[in-house]
Amino acid sequence: MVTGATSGIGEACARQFINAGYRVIATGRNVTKLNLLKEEFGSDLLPLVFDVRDREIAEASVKALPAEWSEIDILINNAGLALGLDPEYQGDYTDWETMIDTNIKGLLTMTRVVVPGMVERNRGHVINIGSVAGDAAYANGNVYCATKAAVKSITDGLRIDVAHTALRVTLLKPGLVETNFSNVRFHGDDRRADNVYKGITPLTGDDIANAALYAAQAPKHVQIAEMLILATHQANGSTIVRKS
Ligand code: NDP
Ligand code: 8X3
Repeated sequence: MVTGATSGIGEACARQFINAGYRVIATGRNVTKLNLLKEEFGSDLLPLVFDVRDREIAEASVKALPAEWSEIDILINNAGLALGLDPEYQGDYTDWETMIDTNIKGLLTMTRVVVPGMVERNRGHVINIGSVAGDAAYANGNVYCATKAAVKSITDGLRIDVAHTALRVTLLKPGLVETNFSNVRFHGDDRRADNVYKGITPLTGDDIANAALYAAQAPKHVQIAEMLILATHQANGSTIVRKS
């Protein structure tokens, strides 16, 4: 199951996992995009429409999965977003709430809904998409960085809490990945979004999907706990050397 499979890293994960022989439950809000993916992948993909912030519908959707899709082996908690890049003392309350509700509470909901079945079967893998932004705050990143720091703690906590089982828990922490991320962050200001990737070759969704697949396909006794994946010329969340 991949959350936020309608764009960027999530879509790349859905594609790569299907190409590697998995069947994928692709979740998201964009019905048109989910239908296109369904047309492309047929019986290898099950589209599931819900917003990860809607706990009741998320739970009901997973509970209502047809029997042949109900035993989820891998959960990729990817749905997430940044909104705004402003000093903390000038931030937008609604943007803050949306990031917290999606990146932290949505990820927790999906974990709470899917992981009990994994524990019962003693089989499963949770791959959370964190960020380099969770390692240290960068200028004006404040609340987004905090949500990704929370994802790191939540992932570490889950790894501890399932250590008595055969489940594996992985945190992927990408750096600059060119997706729809910055267009969303800047509320549709595409010119500003393009500038984020100027003068550097950014990562792609496929680069992160490769890492997810590597973690999933590692031998069962190998738990890839964490991967920090940066673009070359990026040293951390705030040090990026660009060619002019
Ligand atoms: P995209 O904007 O391309 O994709 C985000 C996906 O998340 C979309 O499918 C979006 O769906 C979905 N989503 C957002 N909110 C919700 C919601 N409430 N319910 C269900 N789905 C939702 O960005 P990325 O692919 O880059 O982002 C994916 C993840 O990677 C995020 O968690 C992001 O924080 C993280 N990340 C991104 C980095 C980057 O540089 N791009 C770097 C590090 C981490 P919809 O189209 O409906 O909004
Ligand atoms: C996305 C990467 O550096 O834009 O999490 O925050 S960054």
